[in-house]
Formats: sequence, C-alpha cells, structure tokens
Amino acid sequence: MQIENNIILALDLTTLQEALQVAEDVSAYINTIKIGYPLVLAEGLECIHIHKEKINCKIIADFKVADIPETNQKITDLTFQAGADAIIVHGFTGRDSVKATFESAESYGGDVFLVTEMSHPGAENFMQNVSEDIARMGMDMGITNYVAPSTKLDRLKKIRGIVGDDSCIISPGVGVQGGDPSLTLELADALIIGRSIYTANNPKQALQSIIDSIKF
Ligand code: NUP
Repeated sequence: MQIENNIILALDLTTLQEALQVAEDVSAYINTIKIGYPLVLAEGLECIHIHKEKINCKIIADFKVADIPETNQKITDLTFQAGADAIIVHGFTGRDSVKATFESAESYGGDVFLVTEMSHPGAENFMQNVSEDIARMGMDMGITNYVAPSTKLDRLKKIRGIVGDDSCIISPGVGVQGGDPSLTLELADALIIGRSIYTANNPKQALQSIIDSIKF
C-alpha cells in the first residue's frame, strides 16, 4: 500500500457530512483514510464506499477484529464486500482467529494489519506482555503489515526488531496521545493521525504543518 506523505487520516467523526468535509479538505495530501466504529456505527458500512468514490482514496477498516474464527471471517467478508482495501485485526485472540481474517482478506485481494501493542496507557496492563509474541506469530503466518504505538518508541523499536525492515508498520498515537511524528517515522512506515487533523479549525493547514515538521 503506497501511503502518500506517510500519513493515514483516522476519520473518527460521527456524521458522514463532517467526515466527507474533512476528507475533502485534506485530499491533496492524503490518499489513505482509516474508518472505524465511530463513523460506521453512526452512518453505516456504506461510508467506506462513499469515501472511496468521492475522495478517491484507499480505506483501512479499523474494526480491530477480535472474535472466534467463524465470526472473524464473516466480519472480514462483509468489510471487503463494502469496498475496504484493508482491515485491522487483533492478534491476542490467537492464530486461528487471525488466520480466518487473513484468508478472507486474501480471497478479496485485500490487506490485513495485525495489532501488536496499542498506544494508550492501559495497553501496559495486559497487551504489552504479549505484543512481542503477537508480532512473532504474525511473522510466522506471513503477515507483512502491523500496527504498533508511536507513544512508546521503545516498544515500537522492539516490534520493528521482530517484524524486520521489510514489514510495514503503521503507528497511531501521534499528536493528541503524545507521539512525535519525526521520531515515530524513524521506526514506522506511516503515521495514523486523527484528532490533530479533524478537530483543527483548518484541517488542511494542521496536516500541512505536521508534514512540514517531519524531518527526514
Ligand atoms: O493502538 C492503537 N491506538 C490508536 O489510537 C490502535 C488504533 N487503531 N488506534 C486508533 O488510531 C484510534 O482508534 C484512532 O482511530 C486513531 C488515533 O487517533 P488520534 O489519537 O490521533 O485522534
């Protein structure tokens, strides 16, 4: 997946109108949008198709799929039938559940991003203890795309060490959650950014200044 400016817009708005407005505002700089439960539960799964059509972008469906294999497969089938290009799946549910999502995605020619460790403080309670095992399982399964936190660079570095330089890591937590764009991009392939862009008075300007702040 070729991610323009190495930034994915997390579009966690709850009306289609606002979401489309922000997506259109930043469309000159962004070609990949992450849509998750807030927008889909408010406005329906067809949000995916509508954004793809109006914005001409790739859609990553952030459904953090985390169920038994049979249910994971149904969720993944429906997500790709709705037009998504990729889906985010949790790894803690184990190999069979991840495999069900992976195989469904493959049958639609779609990508899977495997969550290793999350960006919020509570991830330290449980997830941190298993995130390296999740990353190793992903590598063993042939998964090439991962989610790892920008808020804990030491953890991001550990996960990069496991998945190697040929894997793609997308990293949430930049901005409001405290992650730094430049430091994160030393370890990750792309940033996931939501509130710093969509709550700004001028989302395009906010995004432009994040892009300008990134030192390569
Ligand atoms: O570990 C994760 N942390 C995280 O924030 C995994 C995620 N998928 N996210 C998502 O990234 C979160 O649900 C939101 O959509 C986005 C970050 O948004 P913001 O903190 O930049 O507003």
